[in-house]
Amino acid sequence: MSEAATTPAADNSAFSPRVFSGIQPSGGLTLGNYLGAIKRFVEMQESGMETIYCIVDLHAITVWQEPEKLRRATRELCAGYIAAGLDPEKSILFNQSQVSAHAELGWVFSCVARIGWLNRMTQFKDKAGKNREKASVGLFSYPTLMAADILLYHATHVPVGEDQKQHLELTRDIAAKFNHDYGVDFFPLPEPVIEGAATRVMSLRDGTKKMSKSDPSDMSRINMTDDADTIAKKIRKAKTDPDALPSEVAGLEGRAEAKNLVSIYAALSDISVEEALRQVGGKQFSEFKPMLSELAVEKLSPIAGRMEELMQDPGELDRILGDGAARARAIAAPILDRTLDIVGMVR
Ligand code: AQP
Repeated sequence: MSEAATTPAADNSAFSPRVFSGIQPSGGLTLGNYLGAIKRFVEMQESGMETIYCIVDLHAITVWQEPEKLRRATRELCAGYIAAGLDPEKSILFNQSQVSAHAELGWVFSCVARIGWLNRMTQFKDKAGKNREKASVGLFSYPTLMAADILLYHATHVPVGEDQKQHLELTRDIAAKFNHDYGVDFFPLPEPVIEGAATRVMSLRDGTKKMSKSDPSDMSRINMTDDADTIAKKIRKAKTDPDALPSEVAGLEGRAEAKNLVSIYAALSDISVEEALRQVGGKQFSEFKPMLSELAVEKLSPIAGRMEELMQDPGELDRILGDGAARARAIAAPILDRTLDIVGMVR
C-alpha cells in the first residue's frame, strides 16, 4: 500500500456527470454561502445535470450546537435552498444524518487518508486556532467525511466557495489512493466548480477574513434573513478606505475591503468585476454604498420573504428532506455495498 498517492489528472469519462454539494446548518445562511455556493447550485440544477444538495448536519456538530437551534437551522437551510431557487423535484435535497452511508464511507476513508494530509488543512488550523488540543476529533477529520459525502454518489462536479478548494483536493487524493491501493477505477476524481465574481466573500469588518456564519460579530456578515434596514446599516458601516473606487481591477490591489464590496456588487449583478468597475469606477464610497445596499435588498429580500413563508410549515420541510433522503439512499446504497466488497468485508 502506498503512503502518499500522487493524484493523476481526472478522467471521469466512465462516470455520468453528477453534482453534489452541501452546507452546514451551523447558523443562519450568509451572503457568502449564497454567492459562493447556493447561486451556483441553482445554475447547475438548471444545466440539466443530476444535482444532489445536502444539509451537512454531521459536519455542523464538529463544533458544539444547541440541539433545538440545530434543528431550526437545518429547516431554515432547507427553506433557504428552496427560496433561492432549488426545486426538490429537480434536485435531491436532504440532510446528511438521514443517510447513514455517509458515516460508514467516512470511516473507510479515514483509514485511507493519512494524518499528514489532514495536518495540512488550513481550515482546521483557522477553526481550531490556539485551542487545537481542545478541538473535537471530528473537526480534525471533517475532510474525510466530506470526501465520503461527495464520493458516495460518484459525484463528478462540486460547486463550492474558494475556501473549500483544499478539501476538494484532499477528496481527489482519497479517491485516487483508494483506487490505487485496491487496484480499481471505482471512484471518480471530482472537479471543484469555483465560479463567479465572489468566490470568497470577506467580512464587512475585516477584508482579510472570510465572511462566516459563526463570526461572533453580526455586523461582519449579511444574513440571508436580514431585513432591508439591517442590510443597509451593515453596508453603511462596512469598513472601507478613503479613496475613490478605481476604474481598473489592478487598482483594487492592496484594497481588500474595496475589492470585497465591488466583488459583491458584481456577483449580485451577474457581471464581472471589470464590468462592475466600468459602472462604478471613480465613485466615492458615500455614493457606491447606497447603490450596493439597494442592489442587495432587491436581490435578497424576495429570498428572505420566501424563507419566512416556508418556515411557517416545518412539517412540509421535514417531508421534503425525508423524501430527498430516500432518493439519496437509493443512489448511495449500491456504491457503499461495492466499496465494502472491494475492501474485503464479509457480508
Ligand atoms: N465567505 C464565503 N465566500 C464564498 N463562499 C463561501 N462559503 C462559505 N463562506 C463563504 C461556501 O459556502 C458553502 C458552505 O459552507 P459551509 O457552511 O459548509 O462551511 P464554511 O465554509 O465553514 O462556511 P461558514 O459560513 O464559514 O460556516 P462556519 O462559520 O460554521 O464555519 C461552501 O461551498 C463554502 O465554500
